[in-house]
Amino acid sequence: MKTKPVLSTSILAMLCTAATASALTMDTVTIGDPGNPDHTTGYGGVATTYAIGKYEVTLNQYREFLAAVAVTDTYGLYNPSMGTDLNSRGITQTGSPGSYAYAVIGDGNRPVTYVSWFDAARFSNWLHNGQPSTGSQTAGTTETGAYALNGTISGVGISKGGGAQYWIPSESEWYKAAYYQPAAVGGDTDGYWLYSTGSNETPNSRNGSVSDANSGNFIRSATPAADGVNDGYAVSGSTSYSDSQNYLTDVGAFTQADSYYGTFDQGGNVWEWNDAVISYDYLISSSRGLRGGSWGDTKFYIHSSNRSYNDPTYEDSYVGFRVATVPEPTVSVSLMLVGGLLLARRKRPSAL
Ligand SMILES: [Ca+2]
Ligand SMILES: [Ca+2]
Ligand SMILES: [Ca+2]
Repeated sequence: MKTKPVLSTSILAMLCTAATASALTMDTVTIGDPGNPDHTTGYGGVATTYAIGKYEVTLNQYREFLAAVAVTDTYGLYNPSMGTDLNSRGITQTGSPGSYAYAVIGDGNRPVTYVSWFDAARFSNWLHNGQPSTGSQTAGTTETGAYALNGTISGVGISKGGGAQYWIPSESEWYKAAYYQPAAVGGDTDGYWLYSTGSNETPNSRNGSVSDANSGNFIRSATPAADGVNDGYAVSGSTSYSDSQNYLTDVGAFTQADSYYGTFDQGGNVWEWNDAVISYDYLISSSRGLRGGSWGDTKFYIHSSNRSYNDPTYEDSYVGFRVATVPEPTVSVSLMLVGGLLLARRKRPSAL
């Protein structure tokens, strides 16, 4: 928080009543430079300023979401593999419909996986609606808001509505946050890096790094072996896959390897949904975009030229997401309106 207004108890009470109890604070970064051009790939140009998650959505954050709206879980926000797939677990579900409870297994700062495009849309709606905790998935919690889902669980007919406060990034919003840096402020000559680490050189695979500014969680093999860098899978340092190995790293673990705008792990760790509708594959008639590769992918998939996709219901241990949102000044204005007060309330990260 940059400045902290002095609030009386009564004003605080009013704000709390109006905004409901919000468990989560989503760390975001503002993506400026509106009106930038597309990259040669055809993506990355965004007309307006926006904000995007600094990190992939974490297990801790998704558990809060489940606890708030999934005591019955009408629309499958929980996938049992979240609790059993050792590669990426996870979150446990206990109890029975109407009284489900959720707990994080181990380190909750890793990204959530086994989430579909629709889970990401419902998470966005829930944030849009101020993180209501009614236990159920209804209008006003997960079914309306940024997306008018109203029970929709398949297909590509859903679009972001006007006035959305949180949403699944468009392909260009995701792309710009990952790769853009104006040439005039030290970027590449065409304004776009090939990797989300602000580099055109292939990053190193490491099990997290606080010093290597061009590194990430993906697969790279280069001699010498077993020296902690480029030894295969980043976490295990082995070229052999193991079904009992957790391959995720904490979001932001590569502390120096952020993008120009300050996002982390856009390349690697988990694939991230975007809202592109991609339907050119005869095997998958209706798909949504995925970008950035994962712990189980090689350099080709974290490269800016890689445009991937899958059915929007697809869920596995490689796939997660991050959200986009309005830039801070708009959030602050809406908070002022909620309270009916002129408050010099500025938060970073934005909190509702
Ligand atoms: Ca799901
Ligand atoms: Ca090596
Ligand atoms: Ca990622």
